[in-house]
Amino acid sequence: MSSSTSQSISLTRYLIEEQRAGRINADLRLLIEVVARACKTISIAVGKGALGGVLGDAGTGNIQGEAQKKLDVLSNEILLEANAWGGHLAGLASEEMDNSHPIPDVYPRGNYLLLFDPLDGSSNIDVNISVGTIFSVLRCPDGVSHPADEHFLQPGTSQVCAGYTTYGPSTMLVLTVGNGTHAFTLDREVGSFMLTTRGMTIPEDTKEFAVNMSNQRFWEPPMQHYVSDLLAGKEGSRGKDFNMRWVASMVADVHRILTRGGIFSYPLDSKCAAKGGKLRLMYEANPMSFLVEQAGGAANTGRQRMLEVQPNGLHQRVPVFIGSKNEVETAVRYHLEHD
Ligand code: AHM
Ligand code: MG
Repeated sequence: MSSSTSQSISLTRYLIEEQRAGRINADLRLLIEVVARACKTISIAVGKGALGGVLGDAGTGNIQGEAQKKLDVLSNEILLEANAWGGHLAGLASEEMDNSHPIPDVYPRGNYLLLFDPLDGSSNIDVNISVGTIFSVLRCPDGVSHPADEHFLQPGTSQVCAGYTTYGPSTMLVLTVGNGTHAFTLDREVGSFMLTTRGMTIPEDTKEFAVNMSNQRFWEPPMQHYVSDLLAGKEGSRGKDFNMRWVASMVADVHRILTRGGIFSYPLDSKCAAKGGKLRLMYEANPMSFLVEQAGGAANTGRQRMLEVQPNGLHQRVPVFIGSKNEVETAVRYHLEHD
């Protein structure tokens, strides 16, 4: 636990204090509470594993042509059901659904748009390695009561809240409403998320990188050059040895970086170039970039600050460089010098 830990502050109390300070309103507080409650339900399903009959393929595919796991589908349903009736949302969009989903007419509508990747790191579900839920909150444009896909296409700088839950040895919720990035740990006995780190801070420098090295031969020249300099260690131009970690769950890799620094990268490669990258801007890159920037880190596509990318599609993909500020800037320099 960090020195700033306070064991007695629950997520509910934290949110009420943010509301009293005028940083969030009652609707956003309710929205975050509802998402957190849904994540507790997902956490229980993930924790049951084979005993809950939730492992394995669902036998369906999503809009991106990816095979869905049972837990992908279940987590999506849990988040949809939890958020439909509260009156805080105008619409939802999910990595697992073709189009955005307006709030049904039988329920009152609010002013927020919620986007989520219900279960990130799907390839790790069946092997008992950490997975997570990532979410992002935008304002519904003024005068729009029935939002369509186009109303979600706002740059990351417009996010009012972002967070993820990691289902690992402990379940943690990491959250920002634009006033720092804070970590809450689920107290399983009490059933509440408790504030365990206030103001996560990413060291500006690092000696650790995260990338899927099996894609090396498909990368662009600046990425090849950057990573070969990392691997050259003390003897190379960087003058220090780097360690490597790759969980293949973005939530787990970014959580490690928020905790102790590092750089996470899923760059453009010739396999995913036609799609623009592997990771999704709206459900993965933008919320993680908001969280990382709020913790003093940086996030970039290699050529542009992530949060300033103007989205052109709900399921748009982007190259990602995210983490310790100076290291992200170094990786970007390799790209800009090459172009
Ligand atoms: P998913 O949302 O379908 O699970 O895919 C995203 C995941 C990220 O969590 C992770 O960083 C990446 O895909 C891993 O990709 P790879 O299997 O190519 O290493
Ligand atoms: Mg994902």
